[in-house]
Amino acid sequence: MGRLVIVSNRLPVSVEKRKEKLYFARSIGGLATALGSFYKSQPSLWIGWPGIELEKIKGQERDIIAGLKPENCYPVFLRKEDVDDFYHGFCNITLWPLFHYFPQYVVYKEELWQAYHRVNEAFANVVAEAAEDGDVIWIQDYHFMLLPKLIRDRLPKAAVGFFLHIPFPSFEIFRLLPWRNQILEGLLGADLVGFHTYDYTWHFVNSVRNLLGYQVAMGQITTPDRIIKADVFPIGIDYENYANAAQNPEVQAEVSKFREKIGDRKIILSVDRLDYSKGIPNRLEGFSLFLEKHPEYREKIVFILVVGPSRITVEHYAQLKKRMEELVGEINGKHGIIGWMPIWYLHTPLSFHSVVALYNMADVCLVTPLRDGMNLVAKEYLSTKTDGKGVLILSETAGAAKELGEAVSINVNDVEEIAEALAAALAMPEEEQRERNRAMQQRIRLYSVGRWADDFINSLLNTRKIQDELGAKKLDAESGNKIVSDYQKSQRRLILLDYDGTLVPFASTPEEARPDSELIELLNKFSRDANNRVVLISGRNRSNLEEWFGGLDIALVAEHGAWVKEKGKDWEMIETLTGGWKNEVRPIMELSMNRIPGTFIEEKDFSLAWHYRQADPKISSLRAREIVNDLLNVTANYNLHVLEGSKVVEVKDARVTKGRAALRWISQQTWDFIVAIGDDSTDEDMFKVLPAAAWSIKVRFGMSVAKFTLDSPSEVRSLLKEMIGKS
Ligand code: GDG
Repeated sequence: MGRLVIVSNRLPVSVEKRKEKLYFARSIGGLATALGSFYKSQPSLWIGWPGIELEKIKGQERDIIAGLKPENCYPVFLRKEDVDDFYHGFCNITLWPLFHYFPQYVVYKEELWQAYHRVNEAFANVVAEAAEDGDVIWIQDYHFMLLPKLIRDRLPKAAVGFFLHIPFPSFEIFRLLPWRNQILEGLLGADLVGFHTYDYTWHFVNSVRNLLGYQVAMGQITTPDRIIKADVFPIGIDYENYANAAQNPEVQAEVSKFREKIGDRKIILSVDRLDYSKGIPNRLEGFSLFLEKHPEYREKIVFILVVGPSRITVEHYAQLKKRMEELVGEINGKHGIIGWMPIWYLHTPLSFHSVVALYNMADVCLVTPLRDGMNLVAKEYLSTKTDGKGVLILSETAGAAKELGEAVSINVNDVEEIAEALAAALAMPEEEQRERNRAMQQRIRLYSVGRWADDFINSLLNTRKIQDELGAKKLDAESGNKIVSDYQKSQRRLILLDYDGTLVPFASTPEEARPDSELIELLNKFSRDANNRVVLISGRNRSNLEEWFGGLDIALVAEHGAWVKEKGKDWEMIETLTGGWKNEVRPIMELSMNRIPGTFIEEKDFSLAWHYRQADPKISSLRAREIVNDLLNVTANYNLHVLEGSKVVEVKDARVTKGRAALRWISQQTWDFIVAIGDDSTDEDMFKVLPAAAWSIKVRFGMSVAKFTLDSPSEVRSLLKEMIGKS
């Protein structure tokens, strides 16, 4: 691997300008601190905004580039208008509320979307210029969801990873976004897309399936030309840094200072940036109720509420600040007495040492987001608790709740529960505190931020390997020649061919995909050679195959293997089958057929298929996902298979497969040449039963057990012509 190129909204170094002079300062907190040591441990480059608008530093760009160089940082300059419409705009008033389940706060504005696009383009240009062959590009967060594709367009061979630090919402929320498809297509430019939890990953792949119709299996998304992986990487923290900081003299000085003010009162602590997703009012209401229900704690506790200033120009943040301050005032007014205020409210950024000192002293840490991608405060708090004491109260809607199962879990909308959790936490025996924390600390220590980054990059490189292996499968000239010469040299040949999508391209209706005279002649040529056994293995019904190929001297398989017809003999059923289940399946398909114009049902002896090739692609592909779910429910009690083909959903008896049909011929005698060619998932069953020496070819790109791929039916025909031409 070459260098690691990290792309994030802010650089780890910020530029400030005072009296015409430039100053370079380390950005505190956030991703910069988290990834700091990882990116320094290897050759790397960090691309991002230096935190100052272009208008303010016009003419000094070169100085900034030079000043950032020793830190391996490279700036993308943004004008004030871009910062406003991109960062304060589309990022923070469109994407942020939507992805945190606040659809009522979302602003949908075309000009903000344009700015998002513009800034993503600007970043793509800088990345394309700075990146070199072999570099690994790792894009961070919701600011850059278009960037993976924009980079892929410019650097088709680059290894590109994307990590989302905030939740990916459920499909029903995500679909509200007018630019939803562009966002998904943008993300799919990456090779690996990472999330904090399994739920977010599932929401993402579900949206990809529903909106773009791509096949998804085990977190692998197959687009027409690539495979992309979506996976879970819960971010960690630098555990040792927090654990060791507790012994730091500066931290200890802070502890003594605070202790002097607080005395021996117990401390409840919360630390967040001001944000409506953090559930601050709910937390305050829970605390107020706790004081009412547990007067015994009056004067014996303090609640230190640290709220970092943030996004105050946005209307909803200003409203939240007002509401929060009213609540603090009300609670202190109602429960406080001279010499004791229950809430100590700090609306100012604190130093790292002060934050660690507070974590270290706090008996209870109250983390109550309504939604949070992960929440690092919960992990940081536990890491400073080297004596094992302290209780974490954690909302179940924080990503961290998936890993920190031993915390006191709350539903943040249940004010009573918050109040009771506080009482339980303050009364929790020390032994229980230690026991709960031990398990969580071990996990946080093991899965540190360095490990998180390592895992992500390794998984990205691994995905590239899988893609390379698939790419290598394309039948090249050398293998093409080998297949032709193998064919020529052999005497007992079995040729297994699928029809639709393999020998002919798809047409609007199944009837239109008739074989042309060239194909009939080609098949005739093969069948005239007494050394060949040609079997056409199709999903089509008997009469169709009979009408088109009945006159040829080849074997036919209809309905994916339900019916077989040997050369010159009658059709026979491969197994005793019944179609009684159709009465339950048909109404579900009829419902879709009646609702969506252009779709129709094809009834075969032992299967039913709903075709939607001619229907509105957006509506019908959405309905196709729904119908599959409905059908899976109904078919659970039968031995049935629900197949998703190309613009068709089909239900058939699970005992019927092309593999079973193919075995009938494979086991008939010893063959010295076998080739099987097919294009969809039903053909995979055929590929799976082939002997090791057989040739197998999948038409079109996609995951397959076949040894090779060809791009189209016309490539298949060219190969067949070459084989027959030389024999
Ligand atoms: C995203 C996701 C996800 C806070 N106040 C002060 C201060 N902090 C530090 C904390 C902690 C960080 O800020 C906040 O952590 P979050 O987890 O809330 O992270 P965000 O940066 O808001 O955002 C989030 C995260 O990315 C990582 O993937 O967990 O869900 O929204 O480190 O300690 N630090 C100092 N003074 C303060 O006053 N020094």
